Amino acid sequence: MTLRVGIIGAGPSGLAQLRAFESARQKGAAIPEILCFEKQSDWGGQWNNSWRIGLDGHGEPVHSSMYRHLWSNGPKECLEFADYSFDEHFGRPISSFPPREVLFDYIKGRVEKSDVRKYVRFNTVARHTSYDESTQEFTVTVEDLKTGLTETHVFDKLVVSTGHFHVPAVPEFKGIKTFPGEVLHAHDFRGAERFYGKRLLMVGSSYSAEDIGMQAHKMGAASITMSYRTNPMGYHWPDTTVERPLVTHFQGSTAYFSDGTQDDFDAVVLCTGYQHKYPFLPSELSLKSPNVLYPGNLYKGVVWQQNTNLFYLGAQDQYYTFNMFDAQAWFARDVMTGTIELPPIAEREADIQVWLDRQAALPDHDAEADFQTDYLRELIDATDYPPFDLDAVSQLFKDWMHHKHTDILGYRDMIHRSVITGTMATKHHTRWLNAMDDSLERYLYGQSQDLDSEDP
Ligand code: FAD
Ligand code: NA7
Repeated sequence: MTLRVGIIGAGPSGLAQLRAFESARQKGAAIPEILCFEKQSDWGGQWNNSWRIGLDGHGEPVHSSMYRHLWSNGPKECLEFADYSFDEHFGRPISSFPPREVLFDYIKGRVEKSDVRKYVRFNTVARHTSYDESTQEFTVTVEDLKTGLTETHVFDKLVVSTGHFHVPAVPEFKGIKTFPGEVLHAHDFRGAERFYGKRLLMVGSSYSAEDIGMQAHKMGAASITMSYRTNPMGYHWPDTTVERPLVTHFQGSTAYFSDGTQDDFDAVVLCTGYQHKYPFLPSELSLKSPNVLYPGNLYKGVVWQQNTNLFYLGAQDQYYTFNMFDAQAWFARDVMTGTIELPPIAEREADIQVWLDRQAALPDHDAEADFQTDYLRELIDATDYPPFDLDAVSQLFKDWMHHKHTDILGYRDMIHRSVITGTMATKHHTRWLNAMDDSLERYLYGQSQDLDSEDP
């Protein structure tokens, strides 16, 4: 009987899985029966963002945490697909840090070319899963959100690619309930225009705090205070921005910090990260992890230890994104089809432990980039995913982090060279700080918004 593969989620990870099978098919391999469930009406995951907050039109939790004016926060050269370059998609060099819509277009370009849309059931949410040990089959209950009808589907292999940046982690602070201004989590942030002239408190010290804070600066916030729990980010912030240790409590509109200082604020944005949540899985199949580069219990970061018919894609904290999901999907595909033979559980456990030990000893961000690079190397070496110069990509990550430390408002104006095509990116027509239109059309065909531009 043909192998039946179920994929839950058609974001970049789920699409990587579809593409991995399609690539095998093009090389003449027989591929399984594939069915992918996507709760949204289109694919792209986080990149298919929405203006809505809370619940979507079907009453489901809104998935994407992305927002207006979101520009890539890392160089595109670090995420480029090895089998579909930016040059191939856009037909000309573009800048290194494009806005969301441009990257969304790129992701879609590859899968549209591959004709894999036929495998995806849109507007269909996975509700429940069970596994029968005796038949080694998964039974997945899904709901068609348009008709409200539920159906069950049986699979031999199940791929979980639902992402882990959509269920917010929301801490409680004493007195926050009576804070008179706006309080929101980064997941519900849709654009910084409303913070014009406002005094903003951001809680958290990672990507979201940094980016939403600098969006607010760009849109004219009066001041931005970043409150950290463990370490400050330590960038050379603009004059409007300071870092403080953790908020201890609120009284009215005043926030009190653990160093004894206090300040008044108009709004609070909790940039306190996300939870791994898989409500459609039973607890014994559900990954429980903080946001780390190597979650435990997944062999090669992909195969569930106690049930090797279950696969997770994209469950890691991410330096690499699209190309890592590819490497994982190619690996998962080859395990599913038996091309890669898994070692016994004890050997897999030992392998996981080596990675966990190494993760625990990572001294800094440069070492983290090298760690994830080595992880990708292992996956790519095991499959026929097109190899590329991973050391060069790791160096790009380090250059990028260095640029951020030198110029947090200007790092997106830097350009990098593709390791896939050798093409040097072009400088964008508008500096990030001046770019007030993040549309694909403006990006590709518009004029500069820099006041000192020579554009007519
Ligand atoms: P997702 O993109 O989250 O896709 C998961 C999909 O699963 C969604 O389409 C969702 O609708 C679907 N789904 C979920 N539950 C169900 C269910 N029960 N049934 C059916 N379908 C379901 N990465 C970068 O490379 N560059 C960036 O600049 C960048 N910026 C980011 C900014 C923000 C605010 C966030 C949150 C993330 C950012 N990322 C960035 C990382 C981003 O998560 C990855 O690029 C990528 O989107 C992860 O892909 P994924 O497919 O694993 O998950
Ligand atoms: P991250 O990268 O998981 O970071 C979460 C941040 O929130 C981190 O600085 C945490 O501090 C902080 N945090 C978590 N819980 C608390 C509490 N209770 N109090 C104070 N601070 C807390 O999430 P992001 O949203 O920044 O980024 C996720 C993705 O979105 C990423 O891939 C980006 O590309 C966009 P810690 O350092 O652990 O003390």
